[in-house]
Amino acid sequence: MKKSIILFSVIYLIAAGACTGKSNTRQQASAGHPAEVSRVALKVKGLCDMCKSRIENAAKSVEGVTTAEWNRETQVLDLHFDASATSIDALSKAIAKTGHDTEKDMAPDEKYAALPECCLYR
Ligand SMILES: [Cu+2]
Repeated sequence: MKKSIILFSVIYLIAAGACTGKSNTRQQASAGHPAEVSRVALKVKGLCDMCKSRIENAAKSVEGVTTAEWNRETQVLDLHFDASATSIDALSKAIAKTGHDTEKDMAPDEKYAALPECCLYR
Protein backbone atom coordinates (compact mmCIF):
# COMPACT_ATOMS: atom_id res chain seq x y z
CA MET A 1 0.00 0.00 0.00
CA LYS A 2 2.71 2.41 1.03
CA LYS A 3 4.63 1.45 -2.05
CA SER A 4 1.77 2.33 -4.34
CA ILE A 5 1.33 5.69 -2.64
CA ILE A 6 4.98 6.42 -3.17
CA LEU A 7 4.70 5.27 -6.77
CA PHE A 8 1.73 7.52 -7.28
CA SER A 9 3.55 10.48 -5.79
CA VAL A 10 6.50 9.83 -8.05
CA ILE A 11 4.27 9.64 -11.11
CA TYR A 12 2.50 12.79 -10.02
CA LEU A 13 5.76 14.61 -9.50
CA ILE A 14 7.06 13.52 -12.88
CA ALA A 15 3.84 14.61 -14.53
CA ALA A 16 3.84 17.93 -12.70
CA GLY A 17 7.50 18.38 -13.51
CA ALA A 18 6.83 17.73 -17.16
CA CYS A 19 4.08 20.31 -17.22
CA THR A 20 6.13 22.90 -15.38
CA GLY A 21 9.02 22.16 -17.67
CA LYS A 22 6.84 22.82 -20.66
CA SER A 23 5.52 26.12 -19.42
CA ASN A 24 9.01 27.16 -18.38
CA THR A 25 10.29 26.56 -21.87
CA ARG A 26 7.44 28.61 -23.15
CA GLN A 27 8.16 31.45 -20.80
CA GLN A 28 11.82 31.36 -21.71
CA ALA A 29 10.95 31.38 -25.36
CA SER A 30 8.72 34.36 -24.90
CA ALA A 31 11.33 36.06 -22.71
CA GLY A 32 13.84 35.85 -25.53
CA HIS A 33 11.26 36.82 -28.12
CA PRO A 34 8.50 38.57 -26.25
CA ALA A 35 5.30 37.19 -27.73
CA GLU A 36 3.45 40.20 -28.98
CA VAL A 37 -0.13 39.48 -28.07
CA SER A 38 -2.44 41.56 -30.17
CA ARG A 39 -6.01 42.13 -29.26
CA VAL A 40 -8.19 43.15 -32.16
CA ALA A 41 -11.93 43.52 -32.62
CA LEU A 42 -12.95 42.62 -36.15
CA LYS A 43 -16.44 43.12 -37.56
CA VAL A 44 -17.69 39.88 -39.09
CA LYS A 45 -21.14 39.36 -40.55
CA GLY A 46 -23.21 36.41 -39.45
CA LEU A 47 -26.61 35.43 -38.12
CA CYS A 48 -26.83 32.39 -35.91
CA ASP A 49 -24.97 30.04 -33.61
CA MET A 50 -23.76 28.05 -36.60
CA CYS A 51 -22.20 31.23 -37.93
CA LYS A 52 -20.65 31.82 -34.53
CA SER A 53 -18.89 28.48 -34.44
CA ARG A 54 -17.88 28.70 -38.11
CA ILE A 55 -16.36 32.15 -37.58
CA GLU A 56 -14.65 31.23 -34.32
CA ASN A 57 -13.31 27.95 -35.67
CA ALA A 58 -11.95 29.66 -38.77
CA ALA A 59 -10.07 32.10 -36.56
CA LYS A 60 -8.85 29.46 -34.11
CA SER A 61 -7.55 27.27 -36.90
CA VAL A 62 -4.99 29.96 -37.69
CA GLU A 63 -1.72 29.40 -35.87
CA GLY A 64 -1.02 31.93 -33.15
CA VAL A 65 -4.64 32.61 -32.28
CA THR A 66 -5.39 32.11 -28.60
CA THR A 67 -8.90 33.51 -28.30
CA ALA A 68 -11.68 34.06 -30.81
CA GLU A 69 -15.10 35.05 -29.62
CA TRP A 70 -17.84 36.36 -31.88
CA ASN A 71 -20.81 38.27 -30.58
CA ARG A 72 -23.98 37.95 -32.64
CA GLU A 73 -25.53 41.21 -31.45
CA THR A 74 -22.51 43.39 -32.05
CA GLN A 75 -21.16 41.35 -35.01
CA VAL A 76 -17.73 41.79 -33.47
CA LEU A 77 -15.13 39.05 -33.31
CA ASP A 78 -12.79 39.54 -30.39
CA LEU A 79 -9.36 38.15 -31.23
CA HIS A 80 -6.23 37.55 -29.22
CA PHE A 81 -3.27 36.38 -31.22
CA ASP A 82 0.49 36.26 -31.33
CA ALA A 83 1.40 39.05 -33.71
CA SER A 84 4.65 37.31 -34.62
CA ALA A 85 2.70 34.27 -35.87
CA THR A 86 -0.17 35.84 -37.78
CA SER A 87 -1.80 39.16 -38.62
CA ILE A 88 -5.25 40.65 -38.64
CA ASP A 89 -5.16 40.66 -42.46
CA ALA A 90 -4.44 36.92 -42.60
CA LEU A 91 -7.17 36.26 -40.04
CA SER A 92 -9.71 38.36 -41.89
CA LYS A 93 -8.96 36.46 -45.11
CA ALA A 94 -9.23 33.07 -43.38
CA ILE A 95 -12.65 34.03 -42.04
CA ALA A 96 -13.89 35.46 -45.34
CA LYS A 97 -12.92 32.18 -46.99
CA THR A 98 -15.52 30.37 -44.88
CA GLY A 99 -18.28 32.57 -46.31
CA HIS A 100 -18.41 35.44 -43.82
CA ASP A 101 -17.79 39.04 -44.87
CA THR A 102 -15.48 40.95 -42.57
CA GLU A 103 -14.86 44.67 -42.45
CA LYS A 104 -11.72 44.01 -44.52
CA ASP A 105 -12.63 41.19 -46.87
CA MET A 106 -15.70 40.09 -48.78
CA ALA A 107 -16.47 36.38 -48.77
CA PRO A 108 -16.27 34.83 -52.24
CA ASP A 109 -19.77 34.48 -53.72
CA GLU A 110 -19.49 30.71 -54.09
CA LYS A 111 -18.51 30.33 -50.44
CA TYR A 112 -21.38 32.55 -49.38
CA ALA A 113 -23.84 30.59 -51.54
CA ALA A 114 -22.65 27.34 -49.94
CA LEU A 115 -23.70 28.46 -46.46
CA PRO A 116 -26.80 26.89 -44.91
CA GLU A 117 -29.95 28.92 -45.54
CA CYS A 118 -30.20 30.14 -41.94
CA CYS A 119 -26.77 31.70 -42.28
CA LEU A 120 -27.43 33.85 -45.33
CA TYR A 121 -26.92 37.28 -43.84
CA ARG A 122 -26.71 39.35 -47.03
CU1 LIG B 1 -25.55 30.89 -39.29
